Amino acid sequence: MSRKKIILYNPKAVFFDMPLALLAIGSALNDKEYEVIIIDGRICDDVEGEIRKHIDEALCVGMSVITGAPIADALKVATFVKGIKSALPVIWGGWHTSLFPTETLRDSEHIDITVQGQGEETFKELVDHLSQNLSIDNIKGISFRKNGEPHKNPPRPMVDMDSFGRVNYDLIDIEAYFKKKKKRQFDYISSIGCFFRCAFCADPFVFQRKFSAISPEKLGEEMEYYQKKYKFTDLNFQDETFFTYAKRINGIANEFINRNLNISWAATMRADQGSRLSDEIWALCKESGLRRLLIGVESGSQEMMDWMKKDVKLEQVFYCAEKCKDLGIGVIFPFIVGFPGESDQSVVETVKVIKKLRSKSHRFDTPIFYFKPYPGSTITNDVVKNGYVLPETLNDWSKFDYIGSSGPWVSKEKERFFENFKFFLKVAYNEKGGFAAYPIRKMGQWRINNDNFKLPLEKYIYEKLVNKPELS
Ligand code: B12
Ligand code: SF4
Repeated sequence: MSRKKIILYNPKAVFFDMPLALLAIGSALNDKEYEVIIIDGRICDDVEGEIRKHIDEALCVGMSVITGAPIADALKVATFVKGIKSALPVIWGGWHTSLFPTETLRDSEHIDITVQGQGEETFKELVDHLSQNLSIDNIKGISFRKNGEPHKNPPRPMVDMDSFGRVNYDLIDIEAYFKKKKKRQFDYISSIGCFFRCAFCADPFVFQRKFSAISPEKLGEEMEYYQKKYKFTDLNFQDETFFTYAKRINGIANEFINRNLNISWAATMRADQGSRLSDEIWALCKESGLRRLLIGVESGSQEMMDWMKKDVKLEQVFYCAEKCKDLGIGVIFPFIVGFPGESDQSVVETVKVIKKLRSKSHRFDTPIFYFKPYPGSTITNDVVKNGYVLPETLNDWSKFDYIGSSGPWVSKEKERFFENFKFFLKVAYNEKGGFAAYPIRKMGQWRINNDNFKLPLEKYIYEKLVNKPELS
């Protein structure tokens, strides 16, 4: 008997992280019954042609959607699918539909079902029910139209990640991703959720401050298997808070060393977790290949950090910076500026902390983002209470993107300052270009040290020459 096809679509974007969500839900299905076809808008040149090829034998089409530009592309593809086969169920999952389960259904007749939160078990149950023509009324973690009206079922409790089978990366053309990334970098997620409560983040809303992670033993085994199979040289963990349990990290580093994986790896760390890590575990991480961390600082003002319930102290950030400097580990320290009501003093302190971190190591980077009221966070709720109107329809949300400017509460003067600061930070600490770039680098350093961005001619010329990406 031929297998039923499950088409999964990942919307267009300018980054080439592997479509981990689709890999996770696709691998959860019984491969004797279903053939999973992953189409990635970032990799595939003819999405419509590819859909046409498989649609006759398809049971449903699933799409993974995060807030912003990906929505517009996913809507386009959903409309195309429905134009060919209107009865074929279109299912959307991911962060946007976890935040807007019924609203998404209200706004597009081309979406039949939305999935909330963790998707593996929910999708498996859903596909089995669709396949056997059973009612989906009691499936936890989904929303659908009941008597024509969007209806949300109760949530599905988080499932232990150790209970899932191995993710089947053969569902994608892995070499195509290596090629796009220009390195053999393997993306992987080893935990879901987060225990913390940062007031700008959607995670506490979506996962209710719960967390589940794969055990070190299972992770070691999997990595050895994947490494032998795909010959990757770098491993990129996409977890929100990889360093949640020191014991687990100790186990993972030992697994990598004992299995002679000989890879480099990168992950996220909270500074409070890093400051509690023993020297031995830090050293083990380095020995096992840790090359880069992402440590969210968000603000250089402790008062602001406390206001956003980051539950991290600036001293902990500097402790981690020193550790990484000593061990030769790179760090991305992201900052967020332009919160509503943020004082000039807070901006001054943020600028000071950024300069201090950058001067410590050429391996440190400090990207600066403007606060955007992404849905699901407590600060966004406060901004709305104070009169800010969030996008209302799916179409409006598709235009809500991180590429772009700050909120209306940030003065033009402050925005100009940050745009200049960001540009000259890049110039001042750019190691590329060798001797030829020396004068421009020196000029950038002078500007950064003196906060002097008058007549930013260098920036003007650069912007004239380089196009900005339109998609995220
Ligand atoms: C990799 C990543 C990126 C990449 C690529 C994202 C992409 N297009 O795939 C890049 C670097 C481009 C990126 C950019 C940004 N990101 Co980002 N990113 C991530 C990250 C770290 C990992 C995503 C991932 O692969 N997860 C692993 C998979 C397995 O988990 P998952 O996606 O949640 O999928 C599960 C369920 O959601 C569900 N599911 C998902 N899709 C589907 C589909 C179906 C059909 C079903 C049934 C189920 C289902 O099942 C899956 C398995 O359980 C997440 C955080 C995280 N850990 O998830 C943030 C995250 C998705 N990013 C986020 C944000 C805010 C951003 C930025 C705005 C950041 C910034 N300030 O620049 C930008 C802009 C994004 C945009 N609008 O385009 C938010 C999303 C908020 C939102 N409302 O959508 C997250 C959740 C981080 C956070 N905690 O705030 N990001
Ligand atoms: S920002 Fe990171 S640590 Fe804070 S709640 Fe979100 S995922 Fe957790």
